[in-house]
Amino acid sequence: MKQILLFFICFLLISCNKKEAIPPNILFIMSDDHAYQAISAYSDQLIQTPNIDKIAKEGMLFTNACVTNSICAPSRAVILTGKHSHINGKIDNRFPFDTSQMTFPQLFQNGGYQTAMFGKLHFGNEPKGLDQYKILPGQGTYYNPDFITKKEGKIRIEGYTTDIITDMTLDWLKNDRKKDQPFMLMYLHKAPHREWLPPERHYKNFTQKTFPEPETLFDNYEGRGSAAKEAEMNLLTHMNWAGDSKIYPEVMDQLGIPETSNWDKKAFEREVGRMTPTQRAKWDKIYGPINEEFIKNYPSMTSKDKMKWRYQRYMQDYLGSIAAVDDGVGQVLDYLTSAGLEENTIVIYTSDQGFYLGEHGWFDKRFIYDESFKTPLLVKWPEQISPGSKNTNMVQNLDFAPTLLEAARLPIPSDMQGESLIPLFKGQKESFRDAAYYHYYEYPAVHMVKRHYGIVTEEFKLIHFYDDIDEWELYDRKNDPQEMQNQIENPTYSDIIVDLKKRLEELRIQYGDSRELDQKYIDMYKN
Ligand code: SGN
Ligand code: CA
Repeated sequence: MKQILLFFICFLLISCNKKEAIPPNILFIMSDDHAYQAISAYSDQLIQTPNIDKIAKEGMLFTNACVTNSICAPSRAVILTGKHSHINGKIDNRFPFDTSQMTFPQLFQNGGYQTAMFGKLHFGNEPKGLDQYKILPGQGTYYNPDFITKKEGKIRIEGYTTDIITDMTLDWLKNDRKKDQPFMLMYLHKAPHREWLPPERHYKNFTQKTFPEPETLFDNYEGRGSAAKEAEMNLLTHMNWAGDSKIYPEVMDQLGIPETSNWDKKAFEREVGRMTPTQRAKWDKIYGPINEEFIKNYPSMTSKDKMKWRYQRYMQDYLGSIAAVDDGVGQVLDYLTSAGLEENTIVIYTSDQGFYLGEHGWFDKRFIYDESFKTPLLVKWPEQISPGSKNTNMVQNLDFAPTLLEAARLPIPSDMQGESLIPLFKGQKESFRDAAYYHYYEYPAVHMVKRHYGIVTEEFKLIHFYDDIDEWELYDRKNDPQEMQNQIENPTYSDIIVDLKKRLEELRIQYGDSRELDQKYIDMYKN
């Protein structure tokens, strides 16, 4: 009897160890400019995203995830390298990424994983460490996209880009995945990036909806410094009429509406002009009547009416594009289940940064203010994360690479600057960062958001805007969550300001940022 028991215990130990020994698969899903306000797991005011929500329902919702530099290519460089922008050198969308740097897909490939990437990367035509990739050149387009591929050179595919990226991902999982190797798969949507073109199946539904306006839609920026006043991302004054609001260029001419930017009509042509005659006919069926209605109403519209109209038009297209992302996520999650891959696959859903959906009258991102500083993060890993859990720690995109490496039991390079989130998955929250460091650089450039760096704690946000200004801002996050009142001159906060300035300097030293680097990156814009 004893012998049988011993044999049984040994068998159990061996089988447990065997399970331990299989490294998890990784499915990293990222969309472009997807605001957390537009995911129903965070808020159901604007849209239902049942498939994305499923990741949080079966895993963890991070309610305070944030980025280190709220702009596309820099955020992606932070994710790939696990290092802040000032260290990895990709400070903006403009200057190239130094591809001699180590990125986490290379570490996965070297560590025995099968690796693939589909969709938008935004920089580097030959991402390293990938067994297969098909990526959009630069920003990509919404319809009939071109792809740069590892094995077939440049290709063009007819159809709707979000769906094509989903199909590529599914095709790889079904036909190219090696069953004897774990995988690290990056499924990267272009949507819902500007110019927000939905797929035909969502035109009708979304263009008929009316969405609740944010309280700060008519913000006049009086409580803030000059950076907010001088930024060019206001829905009324800086959004393109043709490119963004989808007013036909000939309708603009008929009504005498000047272009908002010198690429206003060009942006429309670049996107809508790319459609096949059949696609275009379906577009015109819905957007034609919207234009006709606009022609009738425009002469009597006040600026307030125009702002309200532009907000609705923006939300209709932006959210319609997200509906397609949610459809795709659903298909891929369903496949994981049907292929028996669900248990041992970590699924991450995030965006390259947050986005303004009319808050403060804005679209776009870039600022350290909450809507663009925070980013969605939902993670599912049945083996390690309890379903329906929530985390409130200030996790950053800087943490993704070390987290995934630790999950895969691969060594984390000592120069990566992020912290692994694995202890948070298990519900341990103590001794995690209590202050996040942020630094934005792309100025002067589109949207004219000035350079700034800052420290964010649970209670406060201290910001230094520099370059062609030298201004500090302080926000009381608990008492002023909409960040309407800069408290930097308020004596009540003077001790807090002294302490935060000291902590900010310590963070800069800890992460290796400095005045010399600030100057180096300013000088790069002078040549
Ligand atoms: C384009 C957009 C901007 C946007 C940048 C960066 N203008 O220039 O609105 O901020 O991309 O976006 S557009 O009219 O040409 O679309 S990012 O996501 O790549 O950082
Ligand atoms: Ca982006």
